[in-house]
Amino acid sequence: MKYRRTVRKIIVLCAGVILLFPLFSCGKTKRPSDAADMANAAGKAVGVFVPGVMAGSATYEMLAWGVERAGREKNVEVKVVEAGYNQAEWETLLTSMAASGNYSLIVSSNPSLPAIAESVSAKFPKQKFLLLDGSLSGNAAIYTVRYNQTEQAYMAGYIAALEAVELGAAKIGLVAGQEYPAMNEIILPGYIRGAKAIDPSLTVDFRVVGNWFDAGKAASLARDMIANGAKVILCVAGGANEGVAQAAYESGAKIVWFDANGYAVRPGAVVGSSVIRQDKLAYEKTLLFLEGSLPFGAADVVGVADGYVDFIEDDPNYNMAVSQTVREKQADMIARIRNGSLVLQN
Ligand code: RBF
Repeated sequence: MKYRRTVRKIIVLCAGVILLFPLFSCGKTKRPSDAADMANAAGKAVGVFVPGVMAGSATYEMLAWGVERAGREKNVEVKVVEAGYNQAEWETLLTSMAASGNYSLIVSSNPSLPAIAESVSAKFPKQKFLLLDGSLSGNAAIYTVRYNQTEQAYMAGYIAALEAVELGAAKIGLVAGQEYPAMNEIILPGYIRGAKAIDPSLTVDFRVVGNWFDAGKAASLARDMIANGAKVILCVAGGANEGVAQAAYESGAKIVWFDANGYAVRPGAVVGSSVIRQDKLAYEKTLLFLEGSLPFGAADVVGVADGYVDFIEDDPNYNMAVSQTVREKQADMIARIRNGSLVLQN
Protein backbone atom coordinates (compact mmCIF):
# COMPACT_ATOMS: atom_id res chain seq x y z
CA MET A 1 0.00 0.00 0.00
CA LYS A 2 2.66 2.38 1.13
CA TYR A 3 4.74 1.45 -1.90
CA ARG A 4 1.81 2.13 -4.30
CA ARG A 5 1.15 5.52 -2.71
CA THR A 6 4.78 6.47 -3.17
CA VAL A 7 4.67 5.40 -6.81
CA ARG A 8 1.47 7.43 -7.33
CA LYS A 9 3.11 10.45 -5.67
CA ILE A 10 6.10 10.12 -7.97
CA ILE A 11 3.82 9.83 -11.04
CA VAL A 12 1.81 12.91 -10.02
CA LEU A 13 5.00 14.83 -9.36
CA CYS A 14 6.48 13.84 -12.72
CA ALA A 15 3.23 14.69 -14.53
CA GLY A 16 3.19 18.04 -12.77
CA VAL A 17 6.73 18.81 -13.82
CA ILE A 18 6.02 17.69 -17.40
CA LEU A 19 2.84 19.79 -17.54
CA LEU A 20 4.35 22.84 -15.93
CA PHE A 21 7.65 22.73 -17.81
CA PRO A 22 6.32 24.32 -21.01
CA LEU A 23 4.73 27.09 -18.96
CA PHE A 24 8.03 27.86 -17.27
CA SER A 25 9.94 27.68 -20.49
CA CYS A 26 7.34 29.84 -22.33
CA GLY A 27 7.45 32.33 -19.52
CA LYS A 28 11.19 32.38 -19.84
CA THR A 29 11.24 33.19 -23.58
CA LYS A 30 8.81 36.02 -22.95
CA ARG A 31 11.21 37.86 -20.69
CA PRO A 32 12.17 41.08 -22.48
CA SER A 33 15.93 40.58 -22.22
CA ASP A 34 15.70 37.13 -23.80
CA ALA A 35 13.39 38.43 -26.51
CA ALA A 36 15.92 41.12 -27.29
CA ASP A 37 18.72 38.56 -27.43
CA MET A 38 16.71 36.37 -29.77
CA ALA A 39 15.80 39.32 -31.94
CA ASN A 40 19.43 40.29 -32.26
CA ALA A 41 20.40 36.80 -33.31
CA ALA A 42 21.32 35.83 -36.83
CA GLY A 43 17.69 35.20 -37.83
CA LYS A 44 16.96 38.89 -38.37
CA ALA A 45 16.60 40.35 -41.87
CA VAL A 46 18.16 43.44 -43.38
CA GLY A 47 15.53 45.87 -44.66
CA VAL A 48 15.91 48.17 -47.65
CA PHE A 49 13.68 51.24 -47.43
CA VAL A 50 13.25 52.67 -50.95
CA PRO A 51 12.08 56.30 -50.69
CA GLY A 52 10.17 56.18 -53.96
CA VAL A 53 10.03 53.21 -56.32
CA MET A 54 12.84 51.26 -57.89
CA ALA A 55 11.66 51.34 -61.52
CA GLY A 56 13.28 54.24 -63.36
CA SER A 57 15.50 55.30 -60.43
CA ALA A 58 18.92 53.74 -60.91
CA THR A 59 20.08 55.02 -57.55
CA TYR A 60 17.46 52.84 -55.78
CA GLU A 61 17.93 49.82 -58.04
CA MET A 62 21.65 49.86 -57.31
CA LEU A 63 20.93 50.24 -53.61
CA ALA A 64 18.77 47.10 -53.52
CA TRP A 65 21.20 45.08 -55.70
CA GLY A 66 24.12 45.89 -53.45
CA VAL A 67 22.34 45.02 -50.21
CA GLU A 68 20.90 41.83 -51.72
CA ARG A 69 24.36 40.73 -52.86
CA ALA A 70 25.75 41.16 -49.34
CA GLY A 71 22.74 39.29 -47.91
CA ARG A 72 23.27 36.36 -50.31
CA GLU A 73 26.92 36.14 -49.35
CA LYS A 74 26.20 36.09 -45.64
CA ASN A 75 23.00 34.04 -45.82
CA VAL A 76 20.92 36.89 -44.43
CA GLU A 77 17.42 37.59 -45.69
CA VAL A 78 16.97 40.99 -47.36
CA LYS A 79 13.55 42.57 -47.60
CA VAL A 80 12.95 45.53 -49.93
CA VAL A 81 10.11 47.92 -49.04
CA GLU A 82 9.10 50.51 -51.63
CA ALA A 83 7.71 53.51 -49.77
CA GLY A 84 6.25 55.18 -52.88
CA TYR A 85 6.27 58.79 -54.03
CA ASN A 86 4.21 60.32 -51.21
CA GLN A 87 7.03 61.77 -49.14
CA ALA A 88 4.59 62.70 -46.34
CA GLU A 89 4.19 58.96 -45.61
CA TRP A 90 7.86 58.07 -45.42
CA GLU A 91 8.39 58.69 -41.70
CA THR A 92 5.34 56.61 -40.74
CA LEU A 93 6.48 53.76 -42.99
CA LEU A 94 10.04 53.88 -41.68
CA THR A 95 8.71 53.98 -38.10
CA SER A 96 6.68 50.83 -38.67
CA MET A 97 9.71 49.05 -40.10
CA ALA A 98 11.71 49.98 -36.99
CA ALA A 99 8.80 49.14 -34.66
CA SER A 100 8.43 45.66 -36.17
CA GLY A 101 11.78 44.67 -34.67
CA ASN A 102 12.32 42.49 -37.73
CA TYR A 103 15.41 44.23 -39.06
CA SER A 104 18.92 44.21 -37.66
CA LEU A 105 19.65 47.05 -40.10
CA ILE A 106 17.57 49.37 -42.29
CA VAL A 107 19.36 50.61 -45.40
CA SER A 108 18.16 53.59 -47.40
CA SER A 109 19.32 56.38 -49.68
CA ASN A 110 18.66 60.03 -50.41
CA PRO A 111 19.51 63.34 -48.73
CA SER A 112 16.20 63.57 -46.86
CA LEU A 113 16.63 60.24 -45.05
CA PRO A 114 19.09 61.24 -42.29
CA ALA A 115 16.58 63.66 -40.72
CA ILE A 116 13.74 61.13 -40.99
CA ALA A 117 15.87 58.29 -39.58
CA GLU A 118 17.05 60.50 -36.74
CA SER A 119 13.47 61.15 -35.71
CA VAL A 120 12.63 57.42 -35.91
CA SER A 121 15.83 56.64 -34.00
CA ALA A 122 14.68 58.81 -31.08
CA LYS A 123 11.71 56.45 -30.65
CA PHE A 124 13.54 53.19 -31.48
CA PRO A 125 17.14 53.75 -30.36
CA LYS A 126 18.11 50.09 -30.89
CA GLN A 127 17.31 50.21 -34.61
CA LYS A 128 20.45 50.63 -36.74
CA PHE A 129 20.48 52.58 -40.04
CA LEU A 130 22.84 52.66 -43.00
CA LEU A 131 22.08 55.70 -45.16
CA LEU A 132 23.70 56.40 -48.53
CA ASP A 133 23.53 59.67 -50.51
CA GLY A 134 22.92 61.67 -47.33
CA SER A 135 24.85 62.95 -44.35
CA LEU A 136 24.52 62.97 -40.57
CA SER A 137 27.19 62.43 -37.94
CA GLY A 138 27.03 61.85 -34.20
CA ASN A 139 24.06 59.48 -33.90
CA ALA A 140 25.29 56.14 -32.51
CA ALA A 141 22.61 54.21 -34.45
CA ILE A 142 23.16 55.85 -37.85
CA TYR A 143 26.02 55.59 -40.35
CA THR A 144 25.94 57.77 -43.48
CA VAL A 145 28.02 57.97 -46.62
CA ARG A 146 27.47 60.43 -49.44
CA TYR A 147 29.10 61.05 -52.79
CA ASN A 148 31.22 63.94 -53.93
CA GLN A 149 28.51 65.24 -56.25
CA THR A 150 30.50 68.32 -57.13
CA GLU A 151 32.75 65.93 -59.06
CA GLN A 152 29.80 64.01 -60.50
CA ALA A 153 28.01 67.17 -61.67
CA TYR A 154 31.20 68.88 -62.88
CA MET A 155 31.95 65.95 -65.22
CA ALA A 156 28.35 66.16 -66.51
CA GLY A 157 28.62 69.93 -67.08
CA TYR A 158 31.97 69.56 -68.84
CA ILE A 159 30.71 67.05 -71.42
CA ALA A 160 27.45 68.99 -71.87
CA ALA A 161 29.43 72.16 -72.63
CA LEU A 162 31.85 70.40 -75.00
CA GLU A 163 28.87 69.05 -76.95
CA ALA A 164 27.02 72.37 -76.86
CA VAL A 165 30.06 74.15 -78.28
CA GLU A 166 30.28 71.54 -81.06
CA LEU A 167 26.58 72.04 -81.82
CA GLY A 168 26.98 75.85 -81.76
CA ALA A 169 24.59 76.29 -78.83
CA ALA A 170 24.92 79.01 -76.17
CA LYS A 171 22.80 77.18 -73.61
CA ILE A 172 22.63 73.86 -71.82
CA GLY A 173 19.91 72.55 -69.51
CA LEU A 174 19.24 70.60 -66.33
CA VAL A 175 15.92 68.95 -65.50
CA ALA A 176 15.58 68.01 -61.81
CA GLY A 177 12.87 65.99 -60.10
CA GLN A 178 12.60 68.52 -57.31
CA GLU A 179 14.62 71.20 -55.56
CA TYR A 180 16.54 70.11 -52.44
CA PRO A 181 19.73 71.31 -50.78
CA ALA A 182 22.03 68.81 -52.57
CA MET A 183 20.52 69.87 -55.90
CA ASN A 184 20.60 73.64 -55.30
CA GLU A 185 23.91 73.79 -53.45
CA ILE A 186 25.96 70.99 -55.01
CA ILE A 187 24.62 69.41 -58.22
CA LEU A 188 23.45 72.55 -60.07
CA PRO A 189 26.51 74.64 -59.07
CA GLY A 190 28.85 71.74 -59.96
CA TYR A 191 27.18 71.38 -63.37
CA ILE A 192 27.48 75.13 -64.04
CA ARG A 193 31.11 75.11 -62.92
CA GLY A 194 31.98 72.23 -65.26
CA ALA A 195 30.24 73.95 -68.17
CA LYS A 196 31.89 77.31 -67.54
CA ALA A 197 35.31 75.66 -67.46
CA ILE A 198 34.75 75.06 -71.19
CA ASP A 199 32.96 78.28 -72.07
CA PRO A 200 32.23 80.98 -69.45
CA SER A 201 29.57 82.52 -71.68
CA LEU A 202 27.37 79.40 -71.63
CA THR A 203 24.13 79.73 -69.67
CA VAL A 204 22.20 76.97 -67.89
CA ASP A 205 18.42 76.58 -68.10
CA PHE A 206 17.30 74.87 -64.86
CA ARG A 207 13.81 73.34 -64.69
CA VAL A 208 12.03 71.31 -62.02
CA VAL A 209 9.42 68.61 -62.64
CA GLY A 210 8.03 68.70 -59.08
CA ASN A 211 8.17 64.92 -58.62
CA TRP A 212 10.24 61.89 -59.69
CA PHE A 213 7.79 60.17 -62.01
CA ASP A 214 5.99 62.54 -64.39
CA ALA A 215 7.70 61.80 -67.72
CA GLY A 216 5.03 63.77 -69.62
CA LYS A 217 5.76 66.95 -67.68
CA ALA A 218 9.52 66.37 -68.00
CA ALA A 219 9.12 65.96 -71.79
CA SER A 220 7.22 69.22 -72.11
CA LEU A 221 9.81 71.05 -70.00
CA ALA A 222 12.59 69.62 -72.18
CA ARG A 223 10.80 70.59 -75.43
CA ASP A 224 10.46 74.14 -74.16
CA MET A 225 14.13 74.25 -73.18
CA ILE A 226 15.21 72.92 -76.56
CA ALA A 227 12.98 75.47 -78.33
CA ASN A 228 14.74 78.14 -76.27
CA GLY A 229 18.19 77.05 -77.42
CA ALA A 230 19.37 74.41 -74.91
CA LYS A 231 20.84 71.66 -77.07
CA VAL A 232 22.23 69.43 -74.31
CA ILE A 233 20.27 68.51 -71.19
CA LEU A 234 21.29 66.74 -67.99
CA CYS A 235 18.42 64.86 -66.40
CA VAL A 236 18.25 64.11 -62.66
CA ALA A 237 14.58 63.26 -62.38
CA GLY A 238 14.28 59.51 -61.71
CA GLY A 239 11.41 57.93 -63.64
CA ALA A 240 10.69 61.27 -65.34
CA ASN A 241 14.08 61.12 -67.14
CA GLU A 242 12.44 59.05 -69.85
CA GLY A 243 10.41 62.10 -70.93
CA VAL A 244 13.56 64.23 -71.28
CA ALA A 245 15.26 61.46 -73.28
CA GLN A 246 12.33 61.13 -75.67
CA ALA A 247 11.95 64.90 -76.18
CA ALA A 248 15.68 65.30 -76.88
CA TYR A 249 15.78 62.30 -79.17
CA GLU A 250 12.85 63.60 -81.23
CA SER A 251 14.43 66.99 -81.79
CA GLY A 252 18.06 65.98 -82.30
CA ALA A 253 19.16 67.41 -78.94
CA LYS A 254 21.59 65.56 -76.65
CA ILE A 255 21.21 64.16 -73.16
CA VAL A 256 23.60 63.61 -70.27
CA TRP A 257 22.66 60.80 -67.88
CA PHE A 258 23.27 60.84 -64.12
CA ASP A 259 23.86 58.07 -61.54
CA ALA A 260 23.97 55.08 -63.94
CA ASN A 261 25.17 54.21 -67.44
CA GLY A 262 22.47 55.66 -69.73
CA TYR A 263 24.09 55.37 -73.18
CA ALA A 264 21.69 52.60 -74.20
CA VAL A 265 18.59 54.66 -73.30
CA ARG A 266 18.77 56.50 -76.65
CA PRO A 267 21.96 55.38 -78.42
CA GLY A 268 23.55 58.33 -80.16
CA ALA A 269 21.55 60.92 -78.22
CA VAL A 270 23.05 60.21 -74.80
CA VAL A 271 26.49 61.83 -74.79
CA GLY A 272 27.57 61.28 -71.20
CA SER A 273 27.01 59.12 -68.12
CA SER A 274 28.22 60.63 -64.86
CA VAL A 275 27.74 57.86 -62.36
CA ILE A 276 27.85 56.77 -58.75
CA ARG A 277 28.82 53.20 -57.81
CA GLN A 278 25.92 52.89 -55.40
CA ASP A 279 25.64 49.09 -55.85
CA LYS A 280 29.28 48.62 -54.84
CA LEU A 281 28.99 51.02 -51.90
CA ALA A 282 25.73 49.48 -50.62
CA TYR A 283 27.25 45.99 -50.92
CA GLU A 284 30.45 46.91 -49.09
CA LYS A 285 28.81 48.84 -46.25
CA THR A 286 26.14 46.17 -45.67
CA LEU A 287 28.87 43.54 -45.57
CA LEU A 288 30.76 45.65 -43.04
CA PHE A 289 27.63 45.77 -40.87
CA LEU A 290 27.10 42.01 -41.10
CA GLU A 291 30.71 41.55 -40.03
CA GLY A 292 30.13 43.84 -37.07
CA SER A 293 32.35 46.73 -38.11
CA LEU A 294 30.20 49.50 -39.61
CA PRO A 295 31.30 52.69 -37.80
CA PHE A 296 27.94 54.00 -36.56
CA GLY A 297 28.00 57.69 -35.72
CA ALA A 298 30.34 58.50 -38.61
CA ALA A 299 29.55 60.35 -41.86
CA ASP A 300 31.82 59.63 -44.83
CA VAL A 301 32.23 61.12 -48.30
CA VAL A 302 33.44 59.14 -51.31
CA GLY A 303 34.37 60.35 -54.76
CA VAL A 304 36.36 59.85 -57.96
CA ALA A 305 39.65 59.10 -56.17
CA ASP A 306 38.22 56.06 -54.42
CA GLY A 307 36.20 54.89 -57.43
CA TYR A 308 32.64 55.60 -56.23
CA VAL A 309 32.05 58.52 -58.61
CA ASP A 310 32.93 58.02 -62.24
CA PHE A 311 32.29 58.99 -65.84
CA ILE A 312 31.75 56.09 -68.22
CA GLU A 313 34.07 56.29 -71.22
CA ASP A 314 34.45 52.63 -72.22
CA ASP A 315 31.05 52.19 -73.84
CA PRO A 316 30.65 51.70 -77.62
CA ASN A 317 27.62 54.03 -77.60
CA TYR A 318 29.77 56.79 -76.10
CA ASN A 319 32.33 56.38 -78.90
CA MET A 320 29.51 56.40 -81.43
CA ALA A 321 27.72 59.47 -80.02
CA VAL A 322 30.71 61.70 -79.26
CA SER A 323 33.57 62.87 -81.50
CA GLN A 324 37.11 61.82 -80.71
CA THR A 325 38.18 65.42 -80.04
CA VAL A 326 35.47 65.85 -77.41
CA ARG A 327 36.22 62.45 -75.86
CA GLU A 328 39.89 63.36 -75.55
CA LYS A 329 39.10 66.66 -73.81
CA GLN A 330 36.73 64.92 -71.44
CA ALA A 331 39.32 62.20 -70.72
CA ASP A 332 41.98 64.84 -69.93
CA MET A 333 39.70 66.49 -67.38
CA ILE A 334 38.82 63.13 -65.74
CA ALA A 335 42.53 62.25 -65.54
CA ARG A 336 43.16 65.58 -63.79
CA ILE A 337 40.51 64.78 -61.15
CA ARG A 338 41.96 61.28 -60.72
CA ASN A 339 45.55 62.44 -60.31
CA GLY A 340 44.57 65.20 -57.91
CA SER A 341 45.56 68.18 -60.08
CA LEU A 342 41.89 69.20 -60.37
CA VAL A 343 40.38 69.27 -56.89
CA LEU A 344 36.60 69.66 -56.67
CA GLN A 345 35.63 69.91 -53.06
CA ASN A 346 32.11 68.90 -52.18
N1 RBF B 1 16.31 60.33 -57.33
C1 RBF B 1 15.77 59.41 -58.12
O1 RBF B 1 16.41 58.96 -59.08
N2 RBF B 1 14.51 58.94 -57.89
C2 RBF B 1 13.75 59.37 -56.86
O2 RBF B 1 12.61 58.93 -56.69
C3 RBF B 1 14.30 60.37 -55.99
N3 RBF B 1 13.60 60.87 -54.95
C4 RBF B 1 14.16 61.82 -54.15
C5 RBF B 1 13.42 62.36 -53.09
C6 RBF B 1 13.97 63.33 -52.27
C7 RBF B 1 13.16 63.89 -51.13
C8 RBF B 1 15.28 63.79 -52.50
C9 RBF B 1 15.89 64.84 -51.62
C10 RBF B 1 16.02 63.27 -53.56
C11 RBF B 1 15.47 62.30 -54.40
N4 RBF B 1 16.17 61.78 -55.47
C12 RBF B 1 15.61 60.82 -56.27
C13 RBF B 1 17.49 62.32 -55.83
C14 RBF B 1 18.65 61.46 -55.38
O3 RBF B 1 18.73 61.49 -53.98
C15 RBF B 1 19.96 61.99 -55.96
O4 RBF B 1 20.15 63.34 -55.60
C16 RBF B 1 19.97 61.91 -57.44
O5 RBF B 1 19.67 60.61 -57.83
C17 RBF B 1 21.35 62.31 -57.99
O6 RBF B 1 22.36 61.48 -57.53
